[in-house]
Amino acid sequence: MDSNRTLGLAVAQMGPVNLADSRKAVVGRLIEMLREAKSRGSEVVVFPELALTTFFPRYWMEDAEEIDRYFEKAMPNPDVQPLFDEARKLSMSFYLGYAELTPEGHRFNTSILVDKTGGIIGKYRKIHLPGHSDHKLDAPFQHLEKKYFEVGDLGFRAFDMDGTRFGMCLCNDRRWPETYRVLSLQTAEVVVLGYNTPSINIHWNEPVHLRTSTHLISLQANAYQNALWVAAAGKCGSEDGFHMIGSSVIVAPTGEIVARTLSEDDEVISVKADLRIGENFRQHVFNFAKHRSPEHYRLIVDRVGAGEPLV
Ligand code: CDV
Repeated sequence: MDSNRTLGLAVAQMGPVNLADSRKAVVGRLIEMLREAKSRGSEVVVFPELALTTFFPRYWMEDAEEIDRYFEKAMPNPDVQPLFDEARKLSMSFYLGYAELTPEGHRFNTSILVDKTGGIIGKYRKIHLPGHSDHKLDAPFQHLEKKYFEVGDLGFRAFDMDGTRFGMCLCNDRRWPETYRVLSLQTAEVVVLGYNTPSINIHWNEPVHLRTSTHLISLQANAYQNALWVAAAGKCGSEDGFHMIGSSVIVAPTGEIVARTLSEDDEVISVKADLRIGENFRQHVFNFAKHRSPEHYRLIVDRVGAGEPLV
């Protein structure tokens, strides 16, 4: 392994995207942050989940045409092409989340990894879809990811990009240890993800501060236990009156937060990530080949829900 491997890693948090905001305006904001990341020496920038639109799963919609407005039928498409063009010009890579409508009519909550030549080198479709598919008339807003999206069909795959191995996931996936372990078993070094986390939990009276603390603890614990960097970009602030948490972060394989946003607006944070830190953990405490005992982990794949003790 190269003794001096670093990665200029940036997270581009987004403030609110309101219903009235055009794709053109949103892409303009992404380009601004791409330039900011470049000026700091970053090589790759992470944008949020569903970065091109408001977090539309909060709205009950029945009309197919209305729903389609939030989905991208091709990537890139004319609205998003300027981002690809600018990234190629700046020789920057990026991760972007968006709603995907395939030619066959399937709908996914998707992210892509785009290399510095503008090529899409990896795609991920969200697996852990939170929320519900029915119309909750008593709730202050909806969380209809189970209505608007199918469960992703691409699995958790690691991708090599310019000498670094990346894994991708989206929002609720970040709370599940299986996400990171499947990626770290492919020797992912950096997990990149976007999120939209409403400050209010519509299912139970969860104290608001827990929305941020459970977000951070999930990222920190899993970065450490899987010996990888985690870069998490939120879309946050008040979208048409619906508030979402900020606290976009970059976490080192030590589990420490090394950069964190201060605002609930568009904001870039960046670090020079030393990839050798992960390598140290992979060779010692989390040397999987040496210390894991999968024969004792069978339940993880054999059982879905919690059940009776083993006999
Ligand atoms: N977009 C998300 O997946 N949001 C979930 C909410 C519903 C809790 C999250 O895990 O942040």
